[in-house]
Amino acid sequence: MEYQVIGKRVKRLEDPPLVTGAGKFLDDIQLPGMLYAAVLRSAYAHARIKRINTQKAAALPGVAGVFTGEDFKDINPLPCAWQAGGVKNNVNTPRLLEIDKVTFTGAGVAVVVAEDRYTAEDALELIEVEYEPLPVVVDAEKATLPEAPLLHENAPNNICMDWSAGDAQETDKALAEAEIVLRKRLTNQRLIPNVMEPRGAVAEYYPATGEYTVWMTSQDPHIMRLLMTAFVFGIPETKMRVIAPNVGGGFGTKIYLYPEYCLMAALAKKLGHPVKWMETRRENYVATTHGRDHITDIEVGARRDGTITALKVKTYANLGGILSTIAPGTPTTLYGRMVSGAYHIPNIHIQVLGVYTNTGMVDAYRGAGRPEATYLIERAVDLLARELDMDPVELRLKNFIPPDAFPYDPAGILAGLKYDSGDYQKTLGKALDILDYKSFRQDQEEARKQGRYLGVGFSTYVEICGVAPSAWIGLPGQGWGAGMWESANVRVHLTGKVAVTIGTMPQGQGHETTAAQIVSEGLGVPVEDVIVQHGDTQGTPFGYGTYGSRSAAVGAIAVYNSVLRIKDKAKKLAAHLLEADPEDVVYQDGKLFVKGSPDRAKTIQEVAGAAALGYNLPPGMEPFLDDTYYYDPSNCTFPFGTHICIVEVESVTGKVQLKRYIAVDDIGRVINPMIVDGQVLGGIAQGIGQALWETAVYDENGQLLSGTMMDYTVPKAGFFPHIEIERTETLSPVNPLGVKGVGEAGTIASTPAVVNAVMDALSPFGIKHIDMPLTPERVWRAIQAAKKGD
Ligand code: MCN
Repeated sequence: MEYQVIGKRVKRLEDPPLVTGAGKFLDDIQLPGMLYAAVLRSAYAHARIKRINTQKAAALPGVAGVFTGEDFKDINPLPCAWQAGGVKNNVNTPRLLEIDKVTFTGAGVAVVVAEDRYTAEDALELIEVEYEPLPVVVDAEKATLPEAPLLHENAPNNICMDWSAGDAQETDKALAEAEIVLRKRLTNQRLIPNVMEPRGAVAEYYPATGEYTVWMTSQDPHIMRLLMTAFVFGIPETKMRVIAPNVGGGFGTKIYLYPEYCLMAALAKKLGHPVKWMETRRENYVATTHGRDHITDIEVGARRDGTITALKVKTYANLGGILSTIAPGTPTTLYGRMVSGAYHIPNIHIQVLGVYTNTGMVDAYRGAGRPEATYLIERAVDLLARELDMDPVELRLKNFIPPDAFPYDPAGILAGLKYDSGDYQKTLGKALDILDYKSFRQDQEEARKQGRYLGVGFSTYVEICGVAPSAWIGLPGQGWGAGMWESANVRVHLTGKVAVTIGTMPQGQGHETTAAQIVSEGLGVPVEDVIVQHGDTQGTPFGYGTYGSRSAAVGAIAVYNSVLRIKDKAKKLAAHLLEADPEDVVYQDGKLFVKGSPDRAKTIQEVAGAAALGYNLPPGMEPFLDDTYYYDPSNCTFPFGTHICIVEVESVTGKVQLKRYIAVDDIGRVINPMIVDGQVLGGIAQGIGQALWETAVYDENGQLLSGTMMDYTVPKAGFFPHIEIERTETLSPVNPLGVKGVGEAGTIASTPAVVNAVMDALSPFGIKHIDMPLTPERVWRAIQAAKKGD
């Protein structure tokens, strides 16, 4: 099917206010009589709170109130919405302010509300907290040992959950029978998601009606409202309106319900004033969720010819001191079920221990589980290739799931779902052509003779996104506490202009443009005639929000289907006006006419006007062109691709130079190639960041050493070469547009491509593996150790 607007590089409709400084972000919100809050955070990683003295702080001029956890103890703890692995709701989750005990540095213990932020911050320093420090553990594996300090009485050995998938017996048998078994420990370090805008909330309470309005930095305002009202405050959902204004990036961190959001609502009610809290960057580093932090042992069984026969995985997933909203779901459904990647592996078993440690909360961060899965399988394949002395491309081709095997079930670990479609050979082939693999290997050989260490790394990834369907995510073993459909409302006004409201909530992904493209394509109206609104629970249909790269494959299809129903109604009305049979009416380029008589056409604007006026409607037809669609697909989508990285390692300094980066992704049909290129590019930057530079470091006392942007290396544009972006198109059979998600693909794919490239470059030294990030120091040390024969 040839589309005219879908697939085009339509410029982002949302950008003019954003790039001219006219966007309205959380901190731009000013309300009459507004007060400002600042949160006192625990300096200890593990301690009992013995006593808090707030008197001096409360006496500071300008302070409206100082509160501790005791003041909010009647309010429920925050819920855990993804109770995978038997995790219980409300157990070891944050309270508005912690009361007896803290389990990580950065946990909120008191709050000051004042006339201005400066006074609030000054007053924080006057609060006296007496702590009884307790022993600390920060490493997820060590936390499970008998001698480790216990964080929560209800979690023996600090194990929050013990989750598994696949057949343990068959996998052990296959490993025992394998001609070669590769065993390796791989760590996936902890990362700090760096969004442009930290978190914040403004709350207002209206005593006359008992209603709240809460503005917050959120990727899912409807879910925030649901969790705050039904679970935390125990009030009707209808008593709260949640508004997400422009949101400056989220990368997952703004999916969750945080204590401060609830605290602002509680304070607004207590004080009778609107209250604002805006996170500082330092707070963001300790109090907003982190990502990844896995320790994984893998065993890969294979035949000598390279056929992989078994994969056994055991992972310690560090979940931090308390549970964030969907923390248990990331290392289970989104990671554990994807560990076999693009390969046909008949025997798979995976066990994940979710572990409490005295560190900040860990939850989904761009890619959420799939970068961890992709890293381990793509590193494993490269390590196996080294063991077998095989070309890593050859080994991949040997084990790829063949194109005719879709829909594909990876040894039952997907809990009944199947990979929808794929052609892994095609993306790899295209990427190899772009690279000119043969001549690269020759160049590499030449360079080595001159003492230059070039390397090539491959990542042939597949990921799961467009997360749905509700019936799957709601299976008892998954633990997800809600549905996973998505919604859209399309209204064609009397003037023919179209207003669309969506249940998803962009933070930079461009939904206003892509949704407008779908409406423009379907109805034949100019893109500029479509306004797309989101982010306000009042006036948008209930939706689950934006994460799991689901807005195109789920949310946009709700728009698409809604447009189809509008067209259907428009056809019936046009038939009535043209005195024809609806079956004979053609809808083309925004015009409706009887087959063969395009000269007597009604425009969609005319039909919309007639529908809105209601003077002359067919019997029984409701006025107005207005449709709401709740779309629940039958499957997730499984984008895939090949990323290739070329590096040169300076053996004297250990510095890794990125020479070339090629990305060939397949995300089915592309709605807007410009937006998709941007998504891929940003994702790659984050994935390479993990491979080479980023790491969150806690010392043994649970203090975050990489606690500022001076200590945590956020990649800059100048760190990267030109990224070569290409695509193939394998349509998804799951939805009528054939689209798959793309928002996380770059992050998922890129990390192992870079690490594999560095290991290839260092192969002359006999180096097989270095844990991320591959900083010059780590690489240099590995080279020195190799030279000494360590
Ligand atoms: N798109 C398209 N054609 C496709 C697939 C997607 O044109 N075949 C478009 C979509 O219409 C949408 C964008 O690409 O405009 C991303 O779509 P999708 O892959 O569905 O992802 P979501 O919109 O659901 O966004 C979530 C995803 C995630 S999970 C993270 S994390 C992430 C990301 O998007 N965080 C981001 N991209 C980000 N981009 C920005 N600028 N900021 C973030 O915080």
